[in-house]
Amino acid sequence: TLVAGFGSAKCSNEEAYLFQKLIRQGFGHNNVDHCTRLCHASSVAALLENVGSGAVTATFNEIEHADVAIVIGANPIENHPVAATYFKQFAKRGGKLIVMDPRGVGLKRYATHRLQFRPGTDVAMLNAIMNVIVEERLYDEQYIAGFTENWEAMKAHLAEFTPERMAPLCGIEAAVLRAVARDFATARAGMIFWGMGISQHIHGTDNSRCLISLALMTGHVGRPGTGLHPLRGQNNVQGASDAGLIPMFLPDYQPVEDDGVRSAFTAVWGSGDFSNKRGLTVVEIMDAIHDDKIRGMYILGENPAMSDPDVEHARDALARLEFLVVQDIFLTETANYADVILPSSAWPEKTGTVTNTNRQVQMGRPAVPPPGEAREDWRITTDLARRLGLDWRYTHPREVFAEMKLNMPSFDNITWERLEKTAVTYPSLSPEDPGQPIVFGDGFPRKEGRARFTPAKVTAPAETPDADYPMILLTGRQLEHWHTGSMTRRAAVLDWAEPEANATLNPKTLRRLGVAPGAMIRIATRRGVIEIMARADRAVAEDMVFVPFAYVEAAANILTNPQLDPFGKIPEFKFSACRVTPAPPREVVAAE
Ligand SMILES: Nc1nc2c(c(=O)[nH]1)N[C@H]1C(S)=C(S)[C@@H](COP(=O)(O)OP(=O)(O)OC[C@H]3O[C@@H](n4cnc5c(=O)[nH]c(N)nc54)[C@H](O)[C@@H]3O)O[C@H]1N2
Ligand SMILES: Nc1nc2c(c(=O)[nH]1)N[C@H]1C(S)=C(S)[C@@H](COP(=O)(O)OP(=O)(O)OC[C@H]3O[C@@H](n4cnc5c(=O)[nH]c(N)nc54)[C@H](O)[C@@H]3O)O[C@H]1N2
Ligand SMILES: [Mo]
Repeated sequence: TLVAGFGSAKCSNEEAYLFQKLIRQGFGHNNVDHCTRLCHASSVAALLENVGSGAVTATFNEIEHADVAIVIGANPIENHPVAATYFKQFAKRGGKLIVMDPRGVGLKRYATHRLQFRPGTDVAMLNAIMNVIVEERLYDEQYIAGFTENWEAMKAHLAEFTPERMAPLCGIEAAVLRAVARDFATARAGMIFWGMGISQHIHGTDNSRCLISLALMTGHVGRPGTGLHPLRGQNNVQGASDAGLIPMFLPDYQPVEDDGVRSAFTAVWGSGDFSNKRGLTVVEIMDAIHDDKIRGMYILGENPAMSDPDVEHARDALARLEFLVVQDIFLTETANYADVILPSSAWPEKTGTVTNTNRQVQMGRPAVPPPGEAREDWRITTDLARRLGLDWRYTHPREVFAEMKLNMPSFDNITWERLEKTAVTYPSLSPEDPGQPIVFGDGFPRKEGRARFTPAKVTAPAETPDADYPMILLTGRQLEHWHTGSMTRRAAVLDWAEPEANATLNPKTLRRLGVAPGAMIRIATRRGVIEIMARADRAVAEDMVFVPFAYVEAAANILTNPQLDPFGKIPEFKFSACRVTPAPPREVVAAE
């Protein structure tokens, strides 16, 4: 195989479906992936393994019916403002909110328990909490007996993770771990929300396994006000994943290795078989380019020249390609490497459906015409398929949606005509059912309907601080910018509000470095160096620096570690060893 494709979580369900179909039908293999690999891939791996489905078990609105909720490794006030409104309301009416994050995130102000623990120690902390639940017999015996498997092994595994032993590792006192365990386990209804702080580690799948086990042992799944909710990121990352933009799965997470699954699709496509082997993932594709195993790429609505870990390595790969097609709404850093750039239309300029974090399918319609020669993504992909000799004749996204339904049971009872009138949540049990906000009340889509406890061991981050690189680099987001800045740095108001690349450090750290807030620092890791303006923020611990990845002039991903979680294949964006020094003074340019 010589070709690979990155699809987009910013495009519609129909466009995602067509993109994976193009790679599979047109090139005969499964080298198609998208930003979910950098996002919730590890959460999805753990959810599929242990509850049999990768989507949320309850909508975030269900917090209205909860009395306790954990928000871990997420900064919803900046990154999920709509969900954050529900979380704040919940706290205001007396709900117990437990916020766990190595940084003092904004939601902390609303929390009953604030656990500002050591980064990378989630498994230690969560196992200690579960240890208390076992020791104090706070678990839900009836639920465990009725709906789960592997409990005895889990119980035995947890025995050594006492709060006293884990406290020095995670930096949270044993008494606090006990109090959190009691509050969560004894609540009538509890929910767990999580974000990138859980998923973007080499032990991201283990982190998620712990959260799933915690919900299962307390019976906080499948009832009103209970559930597991990995907060999704891109507007359509749920839909793009469901539509099969994944190298191991066809639409609805049906494995590519399964002959019956492949033939169900090729029957609809009217074509021959394609590879029964899993394709390469995002970071693996970049490596394969360096090894000359991939020579051409089609990149739709992604900006890997900014968003991939160890981005100089990724940029070298893009430069090495014999042929690169980039289809985007802007001229991105990735487009700089392209042989062909296909200008496409943005969300308000096109027709299509999307599926949000709540599994809610919604239709979008054009509000404005696309500029210049820009065209809808599905039209461009369809034209490319025809030039490849495929017999594609779509004239409207509704035809694509109808085709998707043939092999996607998640869309049962959901039709284009319904969506034209109203949004529908899947699963929808009848043509009238608006959809189920909570799933798995009567069992799980696994063998014998049981969910599984998978014990997780403590694994250190791939790179730990040492004498050369003594500090910890965390990367993530800030309110004003979206990811790689390709859109928001072109938005006049947002760029005005946050125009300059910035890193946050504890004020004590800045004093120790002799750097005044607003001055420039230099951050180095084993991958590279950036210079960036420093801000003081007590939310960050003294041995940490936080860098958002939106700024091309100080790209955080020049620094990040590409080591992968073995199950989810997600890189460790959330932990690198780094060295921070004052930036050497710039040459004074004689402007006069
Ligand atoms: N404004 C804005 N909103 C966005 C986006 C954007 O770019 N800008 N992107 C969207 C997308 S695609 C996504 S995926 C979401 C992401 O939304 P979030 O998950 O909220 O994203 P992050 O800011 O990357 O990281 C969340 C938190 O993880 C914490 N963290 C770091 N290390 C650890 C650790 O070891 N353990 C734990 N438990 N936590 C840790 C960080 O301190 C940080 O507060 O946001 C979406 N919303
Ligand atoms: N260091 C670090 N790196 C990270 C992360 C982190 O926390 N830290 N988080 C990771 C995560 S969770 C994610 S999701 C990724 C995101 O990584 P990317 O998806 O690469 O980042 P975006 O900037 O959102 O890129 C989306 C692109 O789609 C284009 N676009 C928007 N709408 C349309 C459309 O309708 N059609 C087309 N064709 N294009 C469109 C935009 O112009 C933009 O260039 O980054 C990952 N990288
Ligand atoms: Mo994401």
